[in-house]
Amino acid sequence: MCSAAQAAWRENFLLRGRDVARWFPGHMAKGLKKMKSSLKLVDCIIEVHDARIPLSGRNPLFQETLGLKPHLLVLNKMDLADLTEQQKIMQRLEGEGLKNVIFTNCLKDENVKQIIPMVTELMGSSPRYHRGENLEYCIMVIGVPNVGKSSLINSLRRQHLRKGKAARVGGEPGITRAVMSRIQVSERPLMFLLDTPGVLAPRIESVETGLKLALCGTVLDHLVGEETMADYLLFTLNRHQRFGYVQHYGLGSACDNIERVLKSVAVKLGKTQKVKVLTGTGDVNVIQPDYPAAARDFLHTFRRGLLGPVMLDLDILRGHPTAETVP
Ligand SMILES: Nc1nc2c(ncn2[C@@H]2O[C@H](COP(=O)(O)OP(=O)(O)O)[C@@H](O)[C@H]2O)c(=O)[nH]1
Ligand SMILES: [Mg+2]
Repeated sequence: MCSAAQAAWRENFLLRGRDVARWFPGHMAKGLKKMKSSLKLVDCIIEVHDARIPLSGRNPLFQETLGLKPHLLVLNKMDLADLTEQQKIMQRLEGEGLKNVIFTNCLKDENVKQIIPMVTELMGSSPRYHRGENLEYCIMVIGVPNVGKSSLINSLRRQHLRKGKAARVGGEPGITRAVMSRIQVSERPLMFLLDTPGVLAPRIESVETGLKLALCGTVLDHLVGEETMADYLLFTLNRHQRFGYVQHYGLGSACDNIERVLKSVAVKLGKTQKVKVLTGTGDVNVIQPDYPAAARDFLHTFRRGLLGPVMLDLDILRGHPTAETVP
């Protein structure tokens, strides 16, 4: 379909001064304040983020609070992420002071079993402050929207809330009242997980980060624009030589032109629309590809992992961001 050779592919993704500020609703800042105060009662923080963007989009506002508490970064949706450069990712994170990192797939409970032992070890090596005889530990799950916080809690619940155990928790005096809103995840030490996660606003430091967050489903698609996102997805897949889309949509070859790709997708899926066009001799019905529908299908297919695993932060890992920001 596209005769363009690789040499003709875009080097940069052109961003025409998009208003990133509007990509995430501001009301979340309020929740943040409230969460900060409840974090005081928490002994350990499990921060969940999307494994496809391990180096971007995390909210740094918590650094000051996080600095004092044991902190585990869970990079979830590992099944969707290309982790070829996992070691480099870990090194970069360690450089940012993030030493405790684990990759998970919460839908298949992959690696989730390792979380509580890791947390237990972290807490064991961290000083306890003003706790006296109360030797309960409390863990909170936080992260930006849609990264899998609830899925992680459910996965931990599956692992740690076996019937027998739950009964035993209820049978012990003094902790029964807490069973409703907390999940006991360990007996020794006695450890609870708050069952409501803390939602953070993502940090959108550049338009490109915004696009990555959008591809991961963290900001609302329509605020960014499905066709822009589809274009950035195509740009990224080509840059990373991930040509799964060619086969998936039965295209002749890879192509860097989103309009042409979406046209083929629309025709292939039968997503066309009749449009009346006025001509000098009267109205004519013209069949046109439904570009927005094709863009949505492209994004949906990507999110289901059908186009293969990706590492959206590859540009950062390689030291050259690819999207040009136009002020
Ligand atoms: N492929 C994949 N999808 C996941 C994983 N964990 C969660 N999801 C999906 O991601 C979406 C958001 O998950 P959710 O737990 O609601 O995220 P939250 O907003 O952070 O609580 C849901 O559609 C989940 O099914 C994972 O490990 N792999
Ligand atoms: Mg949730």
